[in-house]
Amino acid sequence: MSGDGVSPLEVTLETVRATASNYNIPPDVKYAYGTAGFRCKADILPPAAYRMGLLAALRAKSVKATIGVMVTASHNPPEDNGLKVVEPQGEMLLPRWEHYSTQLSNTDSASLVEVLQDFSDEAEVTLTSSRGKLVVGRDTRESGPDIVAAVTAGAENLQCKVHNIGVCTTPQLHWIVKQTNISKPNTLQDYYRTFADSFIHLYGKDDVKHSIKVDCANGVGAIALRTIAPLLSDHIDITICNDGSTGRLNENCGADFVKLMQNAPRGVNYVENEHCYTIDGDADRSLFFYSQDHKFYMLDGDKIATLFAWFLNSLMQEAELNLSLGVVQTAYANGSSTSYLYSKGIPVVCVPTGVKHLHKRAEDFDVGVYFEANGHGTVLFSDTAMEMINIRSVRETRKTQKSAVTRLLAFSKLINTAVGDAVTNILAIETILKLCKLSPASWNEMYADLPYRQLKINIRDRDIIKTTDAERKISSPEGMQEKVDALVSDFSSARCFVRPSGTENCVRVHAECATQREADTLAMSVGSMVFDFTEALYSRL
Ligand code: 16G
Ligand code: ZN
Repeated sequence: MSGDGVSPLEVTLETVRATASNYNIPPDVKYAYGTAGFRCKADILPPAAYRMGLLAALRAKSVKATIGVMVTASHNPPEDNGLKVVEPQGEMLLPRWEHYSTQLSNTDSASLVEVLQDFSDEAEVTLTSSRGKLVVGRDTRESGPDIVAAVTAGAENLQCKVHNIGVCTTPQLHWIVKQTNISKPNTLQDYYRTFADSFIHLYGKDDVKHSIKVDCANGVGAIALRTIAPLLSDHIDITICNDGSTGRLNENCGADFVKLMQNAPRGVNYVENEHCYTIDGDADRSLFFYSQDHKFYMLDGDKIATLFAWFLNSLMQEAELNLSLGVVQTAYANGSSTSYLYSKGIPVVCVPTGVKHLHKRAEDFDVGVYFEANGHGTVLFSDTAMEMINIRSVRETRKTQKSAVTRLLAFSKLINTAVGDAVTNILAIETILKLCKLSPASWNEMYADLPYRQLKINIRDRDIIKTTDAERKISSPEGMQEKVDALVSDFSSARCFVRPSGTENCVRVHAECATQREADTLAMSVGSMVFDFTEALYSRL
């Protein structure tokens, strides 16, 4: 109790009550913490951001560690914004806390204190505990500073220390949170130095300097690349395209645009066989593209996963390392990539869409490569793997084995293991291509993609559709999967699945067939079946 009889808890709660009145939820707004956190029009985000500041502080106190909040809406248009919470090792927020997030973000200002107290009881956290810290970062969106201010207000109301690192990429924020919790160098400068050094060490130096072009989606990736490029300039030239100086964020460029349109981004002048990359608005996704004989080729997350897995597998075999290596994909992975990996004896598992599912499953391998076809992904190395690689890199005396194990160690240091990172993945890809003397075409020819088509179907309520088997089968409404199966059976070697989007109010249909025409036809017929099926259900309600 303080001198006037008011307890520290009362003081804290009173502060929350007073601040919350500046962050009232607009009428008819419902927030939801989805696959990638919150995402909506930026002007309605501050009330949710304030509540997430409170929640992030609670989470930090409950794990007694540093956690992160990243303010970004990735590939969405510039007028949107979003935010997500990062766990101590750089992972995505735990499902139970996602649920708390949705609940707290929809709690009106008057009831906030009460709900907060309930959560703190449930999570066994003392609201006034001073343990735990928060690191906050944001991408280049204009609305970023206001959202950061709201998050900070919430966290500081609960006496949580906030470290605002300003503009950064999503993977930089994840990396900084992880490094802080393992007491390793943890500033943005450390990030650039660490990965630049790892790249230089493994990539080496040639008489001819290679050059690459990167479409930065007019986003924060341009800042990251502009900062790291001079550190690498003796080894590789990086040309930054779509740096935000003229174009709008994610407009006609960026990884999402390129994947969707299967076409080159605007604003990149490239010549035949030049190594080109496209990244998204917060730089956690990357794709490779090039042209040959005036034809455009895109190498997506599946191609990157197979390149990484093939490279690591070869090194592990050469080094005679007895460690498990596996690849984690989603239903969107091209069937050819899965067959290719199996043909190389590499196990593949399929999990539901969303980085958190892939990341978690990849931890089951000693060396777990995970990628979504859209370019999100990284490689995880277990403690056992790192221990074995480290010991062998010192003790190994045989030449071939020593060289392989040394490369493995160097590669592990070039990977952002906290989360998929467009910048470090580009450097890793360039390194593999150079060390293995692979041209874009020879990488691309590892396997031929099966043609596919993806459609977005707007139905009244996407939640009516539930899936199972890593989203490859519809479990409800009853009878719908049988209809998909019947349509698929009209084609030889075809595959099709339907899943509700986790980020938009729509249902996605994905069809893969032997020809593009068949894939288009199958996607259209499944799409219209889904629409008619759900409309018929509504009319019966
Ligand atoms: C989010 C996910 C991404 C996934 C996408 C699917 C993270 C960080 N991001 O952007 O991995 O591919 O959602 O969107 O997990 P959809 O559910 O609308 O198809
Ligand atoms: Zn992104």
